[in-house]
Amino acid sequence: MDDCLFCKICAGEIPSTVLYEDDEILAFRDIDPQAPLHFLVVPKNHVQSAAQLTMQDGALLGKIFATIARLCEEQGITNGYRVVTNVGQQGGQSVPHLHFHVLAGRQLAWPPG
Ligand code: DGP
Repeated sequence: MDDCLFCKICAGEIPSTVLYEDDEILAFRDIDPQAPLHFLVVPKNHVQSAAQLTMQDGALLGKIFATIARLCEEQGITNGYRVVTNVGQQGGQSVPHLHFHVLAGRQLAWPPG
């Protein structure tokens, strides 16, 4: 999508610190980290949010979660992590391109704010 920030990051038009990339997904560090490790995983194809996912996205989601587990292991995370996807305005979504936050490296509180 032309004016989508994360589409531009996926296309390399806006720089990011990439942790993993393949033809379908990109993992990159969040610009405003909320934990010692905070990265985002996005599908390269534009999907607005998790509310738009369908049964056909099952394999993509499996890849995303397997990649998250592998990246956390590579980053030395042995004590757990959190995966969050915000949906819509009240869900706290500020960038309308599906992304999974991965937070780790400190004790995370529950419930979130
Ligand atoms: P959300 O509020 O759930 O839509 O999360 C959007 C996240 O995207 C937020 O944690 C900050 C991050 N972010 C926004 N702009 C940029 C950017 O230009 N580069 C990177 N790496 N992250 C960004």
